[in-house]
Amino acid sequence: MLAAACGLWSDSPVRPFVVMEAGGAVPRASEFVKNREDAAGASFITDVEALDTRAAGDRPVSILLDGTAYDTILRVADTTPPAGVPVERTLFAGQTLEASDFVTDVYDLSEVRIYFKKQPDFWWPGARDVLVVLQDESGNRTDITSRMYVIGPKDVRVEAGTVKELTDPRAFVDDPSAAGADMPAAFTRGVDPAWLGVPGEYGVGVTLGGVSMAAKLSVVDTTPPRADAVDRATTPGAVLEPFDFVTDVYDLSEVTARFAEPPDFHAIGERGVSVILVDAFGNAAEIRAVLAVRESIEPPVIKGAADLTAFMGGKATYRGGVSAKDSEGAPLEVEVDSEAVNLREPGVYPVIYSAVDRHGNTASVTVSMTVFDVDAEAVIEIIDGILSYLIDGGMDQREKAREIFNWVCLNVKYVSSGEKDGVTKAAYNGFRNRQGDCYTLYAVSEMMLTRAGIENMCIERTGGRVRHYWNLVKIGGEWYHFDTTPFQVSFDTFLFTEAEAEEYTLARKDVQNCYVYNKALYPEVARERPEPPEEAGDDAGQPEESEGAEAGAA
Ligand SMILES: [Ca+2]
Ligand SMILES: [Ca+2]
Repeated sequence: MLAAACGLWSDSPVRPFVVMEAGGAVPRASEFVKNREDAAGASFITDVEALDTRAAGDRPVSILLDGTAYDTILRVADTTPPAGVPVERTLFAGQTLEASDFVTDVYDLSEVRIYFKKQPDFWWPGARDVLVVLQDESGNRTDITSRMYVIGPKDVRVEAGTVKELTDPRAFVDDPSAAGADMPAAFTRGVDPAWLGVPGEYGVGVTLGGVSMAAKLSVVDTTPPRADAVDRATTPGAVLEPFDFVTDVYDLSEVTARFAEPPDFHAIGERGVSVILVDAFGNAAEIRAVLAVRESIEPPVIKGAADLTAFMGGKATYRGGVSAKDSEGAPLEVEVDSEAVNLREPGVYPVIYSAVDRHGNTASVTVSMTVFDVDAEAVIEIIDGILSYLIDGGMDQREKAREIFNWVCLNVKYVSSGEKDGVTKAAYNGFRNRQGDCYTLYAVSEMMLTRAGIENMCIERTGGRVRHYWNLVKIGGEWYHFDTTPFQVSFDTFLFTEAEAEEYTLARKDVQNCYVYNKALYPEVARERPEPPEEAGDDAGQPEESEGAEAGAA
């Protein structure tokens, strides 16, 4: 039966079917005839023009060949896959689109089914390819690769302490195609600047184009702690903690400390100690310090270190009165580090005194060295300040001179040595230090007298064992001696006479040439005290602790 059927078909001069592509040209009737030589006379009985040849399927057709009608089949096949053009789409996270939204100009003769090859993730912000399949009714498929831009919240991560503020809401929006650039953006929960310094996670709310999004701000700490090493000394068996070897520990999170290896706190000697600092996020730093184990850790004591002064271009002395002892009272050598001092440049510089004992314990004291750039204006400013309360316009020259004399005696203490390098400097020193030698006292007096409008001059001892300076002052047309250096005298050294000077010089055999001077260089000094005579009483203000026995020593 089957064979017969086959035989029947094989006996037919007409093909059982002819295939055409849907939408294509309909084959000629001759194409249905098996034998080419016989084909020329074939024609369609069926009105093929009326057939639907756009959709796939078998269409019965009849062929007329040599006067005989044959039934056969026009098989409309669709082997052409659909065509389509990808469309890129932007959407907000959580919104969804159909596969057909990602393709346009879809063409096929048959119905086309459009579906995702793989369901896209509409939740995760970012740009990604979207694979869309176009499938026609015959199962022909075309893969279309499109692209999707999902706008969504963007989590922001900052290193703690590195950002001062985050004020742009767009910083928290992942907008891969920048489609939201023209949309209004705002915070619904903005960034508190305080968060930026404290490691942690913070919720941030933003809106873009009216769409609300919840983002996360992560303030992280990837920075290891910072600290300075502290070298420590201890006695045998006295154990120190890891934190004892560090100072100024800085981190934004909590820091723990441990020894890399437990130090030996027993054996006398010095050794390195390694402290590991770890912050709350596991960032670690190693700090190396030195541990000294000593019999005694009492530091030496440095005494007498005080702030220093010098004049620009002058000399500086550092060691006067500075001493050091160890904890048992034995004297130690004092090291002076004055390297920072520049005597050619006015300023304030550190000077470090240090001492080390036999155990290696050290002590140091830092004082300041002030280098003055002194000029006359500076001194005059000081003098004017003093004169403003010392004298008034109602006083005569003698009264003014008296006030100045008293002020110097009371306020500038006599000491036996001092610089003699210029009146201005000496006076400045006198005002500033409130002490000085005879030259200082003379200089302070001279500048005050001059500023008060009282004529005066410097007078200097000749031929003495030590030098001495004092003032000559002109009052009421006469010159008088004026000496603020405290001699142990029984007479007032304010406006004293040449007679008194001579008499006193004779009396003070211990002070060679006390008031002897080169008379050729000076005006004649009065031999009588000025009128009106000094009032009785001792208001000259001579300091009681006068060191007059050695007065005039330079
Ligand atoms: Ca097709
Ligand atoms: Ca840290």
